[in-house]
Amino acid sequence: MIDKQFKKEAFKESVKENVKFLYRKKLEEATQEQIFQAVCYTVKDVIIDNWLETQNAYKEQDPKTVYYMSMEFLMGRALGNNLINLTAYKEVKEALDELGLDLNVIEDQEPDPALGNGGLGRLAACFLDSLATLNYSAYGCGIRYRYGMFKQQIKDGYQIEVPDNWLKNGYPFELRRPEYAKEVHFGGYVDVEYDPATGSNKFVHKGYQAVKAVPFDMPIVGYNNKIVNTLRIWDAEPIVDFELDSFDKGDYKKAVEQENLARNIVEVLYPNDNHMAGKELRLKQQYFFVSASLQAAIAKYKKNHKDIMKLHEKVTFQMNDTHPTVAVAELMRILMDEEGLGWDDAWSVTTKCVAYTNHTIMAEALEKWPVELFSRLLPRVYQIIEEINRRFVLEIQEKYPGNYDKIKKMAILYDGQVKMAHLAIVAGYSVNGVAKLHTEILKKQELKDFYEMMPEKFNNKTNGITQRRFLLHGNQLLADWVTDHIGPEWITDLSQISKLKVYVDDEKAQQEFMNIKYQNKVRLAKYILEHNGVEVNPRSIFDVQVKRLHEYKRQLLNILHVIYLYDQIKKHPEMDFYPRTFIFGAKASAGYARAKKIIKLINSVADVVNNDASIEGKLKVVFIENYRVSNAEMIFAAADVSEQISTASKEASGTGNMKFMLNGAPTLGTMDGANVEIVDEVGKENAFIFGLSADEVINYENNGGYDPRVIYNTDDEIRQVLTELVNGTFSSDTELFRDLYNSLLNQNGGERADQYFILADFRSYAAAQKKVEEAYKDEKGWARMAMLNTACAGKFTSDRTIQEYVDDIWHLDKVYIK
Ligand code: F55
Repeated sequence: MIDKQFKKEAFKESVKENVKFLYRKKLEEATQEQIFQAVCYTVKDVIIDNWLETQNAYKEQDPKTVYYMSMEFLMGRALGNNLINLTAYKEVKEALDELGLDLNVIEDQEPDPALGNGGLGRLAACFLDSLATLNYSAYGCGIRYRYGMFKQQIKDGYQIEVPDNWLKNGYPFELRRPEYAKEVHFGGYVDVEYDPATGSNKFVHKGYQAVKAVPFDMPIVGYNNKIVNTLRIWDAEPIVDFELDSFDKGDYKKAVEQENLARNIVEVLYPNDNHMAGKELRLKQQYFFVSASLQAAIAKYKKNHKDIMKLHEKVTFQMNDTHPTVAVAELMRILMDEEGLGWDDAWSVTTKCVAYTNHTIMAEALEKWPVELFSRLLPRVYQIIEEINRRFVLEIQEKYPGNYDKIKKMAILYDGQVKMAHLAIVAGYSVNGVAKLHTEILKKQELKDFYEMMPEKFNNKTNGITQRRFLLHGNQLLADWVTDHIGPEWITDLSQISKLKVYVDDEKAQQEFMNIKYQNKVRLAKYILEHNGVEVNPRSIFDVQVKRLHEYKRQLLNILHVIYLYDQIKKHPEMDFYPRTFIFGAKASAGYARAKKIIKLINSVADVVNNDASIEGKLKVVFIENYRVSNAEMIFAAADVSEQISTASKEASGTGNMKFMLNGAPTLGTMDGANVEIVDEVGKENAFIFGLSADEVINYENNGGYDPRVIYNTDDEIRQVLTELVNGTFSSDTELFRDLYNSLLNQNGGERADQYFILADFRSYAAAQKKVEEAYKDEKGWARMAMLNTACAGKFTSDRTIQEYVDDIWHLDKVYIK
């Protein structure tokens, strides 16, 4: 499909016109940023037509729609992706060439819209891509943060957080929709009033502060199918503009408060992943976008449907973790207070409309709000939660008479807290985990009581990733090679990629495959030289761990092993050692001191190792600054080894693991999250698996019996590695890494010594690493293994995941555009 506008000549003309129109300049005078904007406007022009067509088709065909509610959408850059999905990338690249312009340089002008932390936010973005590509009607609902994820700078080895003003030049792909603005209310109190119309009491929310929620829409372009869905992110504005005559009216204070409330709500994304901050502003953000999104969805439904009792036939709300779970009570409020339903009818509709995805079992990530805070900020919503809780507790009592332990463990309100996961499970018609192992742990451990009481709600949806961004766009050399060998069907049907299996023993194919890997490594090496000033050898093994920095992900295990290798090379300079480049990329939450210390340690080790001439460049360590979606695409393409080394049971799924696999990097990992399913697909002989199992970890956690000091005392080499943390090897300040050292050996408050079992897994990790080295030396064997990883990645497309959500949970209808 080549649209009119993407005929080269017309495209070139349009870009020139846009430069003139937007900047009163000729092309030759425009900056790259201005050209980027002009190109985007040309592309947007095409998208807008398809967007209108799609929305018209939806109006006519009236399909059921999913509203994917998420605090985070980690979209990454749009221009390249939109061109890919419009199947216009190559034409546009050529057209720009003819204008003397480089599409790569133009793409690099775009800021990453980084409205998310990590896996959860990126999953939401992949899902939107798949929903549009599979012809389903879907909205993403979220927040238009002024500042998304911070930019990370590394100064003197430390992480510095720099605000990311992604909107400063204007974002070309968004559309402000003031006509769909909604009001959201905070604070105040609830009055009970007699309603003569119904002869019963009604609840009236009074004395609140109001904020105007204004939607901005971003187009989500499906692949080659003319579908354009919408990501709707809400901005906040004060209701009454701050006017001077407010002085006279005496509501100056109120005007200032409303102005501040509006400004603060959407100011910034909380940069915590897998950790709940418990801040009032966070709850405000949650209610703000949930209320606005529900109001919009119901208003849209009511345009063409009379019976609100049938809402669930046309609408479903998927809650991305508990962050939007206030939706349960807000939907009840709207149905009762605004649509006039009674409790039972409202509950019947609500419990057919909302579904919940769990992304973690980490205790510190579970959302619990103090009742005091919740009821003060959202008095009417809180009242409804109390009633949901009261009725649910009665159900528990009926099912388990006299068992107060059940109430204690399952109630929504307990110990002065509102437990959002409990609310989501009680109201949701579906509760899903994000990988098989994770769902089993939910059923058998974390949510055991709920599973016993309502087993029919629980199901698994193993995560996936979009091959359009992470292969077709991110690794164009490999994408072309794949298409040359098996045709282009893999782009929308990744199961086809298994057809590559016939080539894994073909020497020519092996050479071509590894040559592409080499070229991608050269590209990354160039980036590293430009950004880090470190020269790395593209013939060395590129061993990569990129993901958020968290103790459970065990970047510390990785860097301790690097120290161990360094010691080995120093001690036995003659020893056979295949050159290795350890590449890290990770942002630490701003308030997470230990995570930041691990970043400092990685950089300190890098300083020593990279500058030690005696090891002859055998070992290099690189910390890539500001890891984000745009550089991730290039990193996955260049990786030889995929480090997925979380403590078993802690990583719900992981999705980076799938991106590496698709790009031909075998997994070095624990039997955790989706690694288990990766091994199922590719075979354990094509992965490097090590470490405690999830059962073993959970058993230690429940029954004790793990003492890292036994290992410390009996393993000289491990002891040596730990000693180097505090003896001046990597910092003249011997106290700098003391906390990391202590965390591995001493218990600290409620925290066990080495709570993530780093020493327990160290030896088996080192052994697996040794196997990686041996395997890499066998060139053909490695090529075969790498190709098999790509060939077996078919299951891990988000298209498969979305189809499962549709079949088992959402039951959406397909829509086709003429
Ligand atoms: C963000 C904020 C809070 Cl309060 C809690 C968690 C997060 C967050 O970012 N979580 C997150 O990214 N979880 C990840 O979700 C992925 C998608 O399901 C999983 O693959 C990954 O295992 C999980 O850690």
